[in-house]
Amino acid sequence: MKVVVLFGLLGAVLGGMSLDDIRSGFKRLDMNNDGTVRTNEVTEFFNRIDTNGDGFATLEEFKAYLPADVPQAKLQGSFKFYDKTDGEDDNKVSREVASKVFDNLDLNDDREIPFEEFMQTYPLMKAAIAKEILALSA
Ligand SMILES: [Ca+2]
Ligand SMILES: [Ca+2]
Ligand SMILES: [Ca+2]
Repeated sequence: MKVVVLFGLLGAVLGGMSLDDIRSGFKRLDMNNDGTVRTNEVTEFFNRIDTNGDGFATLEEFKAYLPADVPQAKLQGSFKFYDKTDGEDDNKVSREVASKVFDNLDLNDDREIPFEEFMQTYPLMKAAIAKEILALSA
């Protein structure tokens, strides 16, 4: 329910993503490729971005992680979403974001995210990110 509360409206406004987009998002997080995303995998994802290991992902680290051809607005908008998700809009994404993102994607709170669940929650999170990107593109 919490995801619906957080992202439901945006999801309704911005609509669907392609199944391929959802699949590639899932693959990025399901690091051991067993069809279920678990908390340690989302934490590992964060750690890959936090290259200096100080517990915060900065815009520079985020930028270095993403492909070089990602448009500036998309880069900054995505970063802004995660930056706010840690509770403080301070240009740093703290490690707690990993568990917040996981909670948002784990609709039934059983600490596991199979693809069927991801398919329902990921587009809503992406819609919230898209809103940040739009705000910067305007
Ligand atoms: Ca897995
Ligand atoms: Ca922050
Ligand atoms: Ca679940």
